[in-house]
Amino acid sequence: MRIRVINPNTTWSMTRLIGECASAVASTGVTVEAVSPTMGPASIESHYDEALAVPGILAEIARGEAEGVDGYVIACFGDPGLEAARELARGPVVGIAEAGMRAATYLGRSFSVVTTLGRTRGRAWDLASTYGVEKACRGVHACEIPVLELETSPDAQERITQACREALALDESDVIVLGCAGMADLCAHISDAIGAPVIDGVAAAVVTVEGLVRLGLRTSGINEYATPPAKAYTGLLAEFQLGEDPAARNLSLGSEIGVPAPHSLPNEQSRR
Ligand code: 2AL
Repeated sequence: MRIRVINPNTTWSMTRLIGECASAVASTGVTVEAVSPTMGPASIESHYDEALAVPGILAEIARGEAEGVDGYVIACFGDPGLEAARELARGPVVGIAEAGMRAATYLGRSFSVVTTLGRTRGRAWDLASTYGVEKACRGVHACEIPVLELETSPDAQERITQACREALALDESDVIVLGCAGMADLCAHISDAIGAPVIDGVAAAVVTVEGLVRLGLRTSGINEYATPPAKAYTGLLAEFQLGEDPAARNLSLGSEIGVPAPHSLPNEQSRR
């Protein structure tokens, strides 16, 4: 089974970290391919960043489809482009906010999100509402560490741990959901330190995709997630035009970053 984990930002060191955390939870026989698009923002911490990350994500999905990938994780806590990705992919596509928040509801009555910058809190609340877990989400807290400083700031781990501790106390919640893929490697440490379940959405999404694929389940190809109607796309987006034949996707903007050597492609049933 091949699971492609897409880091929607273009910072390769973060993609590598995400790939390591994703591989650590995947079962034997599952190949995790961590990729990032060649075009897009270096980090995603605004609505503008999120919007401009989406074309690169869709190019990665289209490339994955051509290569026979079984399922995808969108590894950014805003779950950018998730529904559009589902319109392109045969296999399941799971976002890390979605997987993290849903997993939290299995482990406690309530959860708190600890994210990067305060300006991303609104998006997290929107997603909690979209996924129907708004009642369980007691708070969304920011540690005010920019995404790319998660790797470089010497006290990042300590500050995030403290933010998680404070969130639990303030919200009287049962579980913490980490609000950035760049925090994936801190999960176990923080859980030990605060004595509560801490969920990294990357890990939660990988095991969700793996489980769905193992169950033989695919994205529904009927109604809302059916192939988008063919039409003209112009200007910078011309290469995103889909052909009439949904099986012959030929978006040509896919990245070469981080894609491992080709594997033998699994025999896949087309869903359309
Ligand atoms: C993220 C994330 O997961 N990756 C990224 O670039 N930005 N999320 C966030 N809340 O800052």
